[in-house]
Amino acid sequence: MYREAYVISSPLRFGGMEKSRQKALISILGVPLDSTASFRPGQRFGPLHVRAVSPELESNAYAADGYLEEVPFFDEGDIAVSHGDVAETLERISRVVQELLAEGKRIALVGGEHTITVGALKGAKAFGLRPCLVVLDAHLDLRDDYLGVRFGHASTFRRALELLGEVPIVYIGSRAFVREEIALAKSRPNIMLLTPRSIESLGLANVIGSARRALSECKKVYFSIDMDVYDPAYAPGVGNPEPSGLSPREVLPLLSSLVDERFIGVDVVELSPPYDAGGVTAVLAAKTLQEVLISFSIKAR
Ligand SMILES: [Mn+2]
Repeated sequence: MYREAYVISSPLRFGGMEKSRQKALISILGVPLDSTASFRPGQRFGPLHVRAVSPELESNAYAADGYLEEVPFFDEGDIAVSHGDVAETLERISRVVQELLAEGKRIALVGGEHTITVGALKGAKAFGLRPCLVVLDAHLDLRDDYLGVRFGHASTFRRALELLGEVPIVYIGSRAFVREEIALAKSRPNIMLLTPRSIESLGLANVIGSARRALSECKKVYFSIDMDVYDPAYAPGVGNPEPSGLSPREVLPLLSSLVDERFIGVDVVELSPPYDAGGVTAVLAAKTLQEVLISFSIKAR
């Protein structure tokens, strides 16, 4: 098994819970990568901090009616990141994800920078899936390259489009882009943009309805959650903070409504603990992942 060579078990476990690997429907994997961080690095410490704070949260979900101890998940540990070799790291993520999907598991990646999503999607494709994407992110990450780097955190969904083709992509909370990115997004009928301003004008329930309709034909759905989707007031510890973001009271109900039995995986990325004043972003990242895990396990019953 590739996993046995490239996943390093962690002494800390998500939620502080020892769970059965065999019974698990969801595998948690840390991916401590920050090789392409352009502004505020430190995402490599994300998995450690999420695991350290997660046992201190109460185990209930905010918007779903369930508890973490009822969720069949297993914390596999961290992918061995090849620091400085992004292509090799993405290959390792891809191979491990493909193996876990073949075992019948869903995956939950804890980043790490946003580039890791490309590895997860490569693994899903190698397993034969072309999931629809729900992307919670301040940014579009649609640049062809950023300062010459093509496999980096600013190009995640440009690479995803090349990999998966024209699958439906629903962006939620996006508010920061260059002209090239917004022009690309608006020219593609498969891309839907639900901005903070659309939540303000339409209301959260209508935005959830629009996202649901966009996903109605999808067989499988993958969620990618960049912590910078939240306003920096709630999540200061991120690589590229951007004002005017969403609140936890918007994001958590959104996730618990959109995650259903078609869920194949999620990543929670871009937490940068060195910039996390008071450690609140790590707590919110743990809560966000907890909400997704509980919401899936309720709908999968
Ligand atoms: Mn991003």
